[in-house]
Amino acid sequence: VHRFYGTPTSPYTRIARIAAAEFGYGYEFCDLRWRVSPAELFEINPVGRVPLLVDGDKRIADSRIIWAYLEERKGAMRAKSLRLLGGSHRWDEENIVLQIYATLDATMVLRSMAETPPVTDHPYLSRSRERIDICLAAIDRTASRGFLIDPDRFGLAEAALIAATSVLKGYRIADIDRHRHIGSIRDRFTDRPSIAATRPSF
Ligand SMILES: N[C@@H](CCC(=O)N[C@@H](CS)C(=O)NCC(=O)O)C(=O)O
Repeated sequence: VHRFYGTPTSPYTRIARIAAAEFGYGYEFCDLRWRVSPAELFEINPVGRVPLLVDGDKRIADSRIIWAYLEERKGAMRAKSLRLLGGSHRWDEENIVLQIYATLDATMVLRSMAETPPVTDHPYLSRSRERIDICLAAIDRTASRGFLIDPDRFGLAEAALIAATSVLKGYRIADIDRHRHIGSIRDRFTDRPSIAATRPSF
């Protein structure tokens, strides 16, 4: 039995939940918001972040590590269209996933600095905005070949891209519609069960 600690709108939590759906695992979802119960979160995960997966006596934190853990876990199933992490595509995928996570991390910086008392003028704020714009442009250039890693399969890169861009749209942090190649990858997987089942509302 898996238990997932996470926040419903957290893109990192969503990536981990997509992995659970893709590898055929059910779980109990425990809503844990760091703004609401920060002490409880630090208690279960010293890093103080969600998602956290509890599997028997194991605690696995961090969306990318949860993806790798579920992929390797005995009993994992998958559709043929699901791309695994390893293989000749790995280093290309690592670069793209890094750009997507950098976009997400910069989004979290912007969101945190907007909280009361808001920080409106700080060099790291402008750097984070710049990082989002430059990474999105780079990801869109990659996507202009019609796919991120390969044409027919879905994997961590697509899951992370969809989770990240939903949040950017939901919080109106970036104009995703300007990046039409990213848009066509989002459209391609919109009905995939793991994506449809984890779609957040903002
Ligand atoms: N690298 C982590 C990032 C997780 C993360 O930043 N989660 C946010 C929720 S959206 C969080 O818990 N933030 C609280 C904090 O940074 O203190 C992952 O991929 O899971």
